[in-house]
Amino acid sequence: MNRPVPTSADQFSFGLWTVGWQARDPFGDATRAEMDPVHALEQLAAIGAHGVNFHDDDLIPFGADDATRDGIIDRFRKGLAETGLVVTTATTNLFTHPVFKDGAFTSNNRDVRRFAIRKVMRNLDLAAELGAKVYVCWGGREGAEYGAAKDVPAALDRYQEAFNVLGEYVVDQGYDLRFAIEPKPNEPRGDILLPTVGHALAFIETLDRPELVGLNPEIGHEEMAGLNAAAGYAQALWHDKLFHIDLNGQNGPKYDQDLRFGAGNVRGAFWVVDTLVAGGYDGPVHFDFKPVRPETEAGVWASARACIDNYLILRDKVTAFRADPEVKAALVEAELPELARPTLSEGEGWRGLLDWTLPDADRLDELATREVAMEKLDQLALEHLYGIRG
Ligand SMILES: [Mn+2]
Repeated sequence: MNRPVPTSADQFSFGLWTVGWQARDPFGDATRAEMDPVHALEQLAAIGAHGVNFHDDDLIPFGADDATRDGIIDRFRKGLAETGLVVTTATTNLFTHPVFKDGAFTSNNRDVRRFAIRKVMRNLDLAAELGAKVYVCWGGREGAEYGAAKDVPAALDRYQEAFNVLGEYVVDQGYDLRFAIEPKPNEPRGDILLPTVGHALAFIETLDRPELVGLNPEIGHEEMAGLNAAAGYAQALWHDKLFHIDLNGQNGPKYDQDLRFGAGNVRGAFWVVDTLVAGGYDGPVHFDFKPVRPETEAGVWASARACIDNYLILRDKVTAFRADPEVKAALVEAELPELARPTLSEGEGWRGLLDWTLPDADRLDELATREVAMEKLDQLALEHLYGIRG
């Protein structure tokens, strides 16, 4: 088989925390050594990545003094120049340090909330300086385990306040940056605020500058909530809010698996890629995965490259699926072109609809028993996925 070759135009990107994950989990210590960020850049370039992104603390240890910080940033910048990688995105770690044990923007403690906003502002400066265009906000600990422990309306007020002040900061500083909220239903908190794409979309519309805030949906997070990730991506695209994507693999509603993209729910991955291609998504194709804990560094790079390969393989497959004449015919049989037609005629309105002659019993019977070919259509998709077609 010929492996498709990644190019810079594909915009594949990885977070430093993905390949650099030391595989520490709630039950066990790290199985891999700390990874030097410049080494990560070199290896990412070698596997065909175009971009990189990071939480502030992935690059600069929490609490580092200014001289240390400047030295790390200088060295990272040289690494970027030498490898040709670009910083597509940045984000803030508002979950590891114990100060964030009850959240950050929505911590019950006001000083923690103020500290969290300042931490984001500081990393926004670095993100803008390094050319990032998207600033991801995953509210990892913005939630609670117990009902009375979090006043949800008050917490949403504080969440809104944080995004409003950060939006104002970005505008006042003249930064070319937009925010992307990453929904997740639970883990590490029992329940997390803005748990799904839909919750986040509704929240964004309440902000002072909704145009500055969109979404970074993660496949695994949507599937943890039992949702269809592709449908979530499609709705985010429909709202013009798909600012960034986190692709990975998940096997149903259980702990956040962060498998390499293409593993886990393979059919779901096929439809996600189909949705992204059909919707003209043109941002970074970012993989937010964790190479499984038993692997050594060799497995880290094998799985990172596999994320890229699986995306390219699936992109070829969805392209072949859409180009297949039998698929096109089945789409017509399944009435997809009909769905694209407005339900009312131009200028018709409800009055015009009242003038429309209702279907008689024969017509209703005909409509009720019409052929739709949806099984055929899905089987064609599976045959493309299984590789016996296309
Ligand atoms: Mn995840």
